[in-house]
Amino acid sequence: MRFFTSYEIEQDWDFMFVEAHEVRSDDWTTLPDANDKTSTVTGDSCAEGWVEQLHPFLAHYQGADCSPAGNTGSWNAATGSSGGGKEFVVDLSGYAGKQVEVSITYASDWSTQGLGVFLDDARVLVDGSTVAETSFGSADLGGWTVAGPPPGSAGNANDWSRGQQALEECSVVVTGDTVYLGFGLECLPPAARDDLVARSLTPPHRAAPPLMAARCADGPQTVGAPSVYAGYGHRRCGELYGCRGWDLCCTPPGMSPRWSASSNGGRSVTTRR
Ligand SMILES: [Ca+2]
Repeated sequence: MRFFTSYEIEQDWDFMFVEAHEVRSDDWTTLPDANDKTSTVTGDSCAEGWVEQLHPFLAHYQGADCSPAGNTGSWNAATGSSGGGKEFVVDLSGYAGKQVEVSITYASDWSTQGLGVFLDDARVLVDGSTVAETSFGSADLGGWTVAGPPPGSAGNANDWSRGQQALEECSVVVTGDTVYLGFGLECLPPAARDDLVARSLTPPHRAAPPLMAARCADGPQTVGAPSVYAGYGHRRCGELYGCRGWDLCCTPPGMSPRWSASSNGGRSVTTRR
């Protein structure tokens, strides 16, 4: 089985993985990615007790000592950032001749989620020929369903959803190394333009000088050292933190961007297209 994925999730605490079991059997295991995006490291969340406290189903794959072997299967999962869209490949040949149920899963710990996990173009191939596929682009998901959490886990604050748009278009989107502006900077002198881009790329924890301070000061709250953090949650964040009439998120001092992301929850996990 192959599919494309792009993910940005909390390193070593949150994981994306492929689960599989033979239908009518409890022999659940996880399957490694043939392109090496998965590892057997159980990370920090296991050591903090997420199997006992949050996701007892993971005892299928994680030992009480956080070894990557559980009651019925082994642990193979991806974490952190995929660095863009990548193809994920799992070998189902061990289930040849059997009925196998496969799940693409994202598991989060107690707090902090990143941008989330995006999926596209899932295919099952037999001897090189595609026998089933979906781009998740239509209401017919090709047999895939949003199954909800496994037994023992609490309800999901957010879940897979089919989306036609990965991110809401806005005036400015900032990533770790890019600034996308939906409006031109032609009106700015070159020095002011360079200054805007440079400040946009400065992470909040570096105590960036106030950017757009005058605009932020127009809002109902005083924002001491606003910094750019756009890309998701920005509109609502702007409303909350005083950038009234302005699309950028002004992160208050001491508040991490990730707080903004998780506070705007529902968008953290999305099925693309
Ligand atoms: Ca987390």
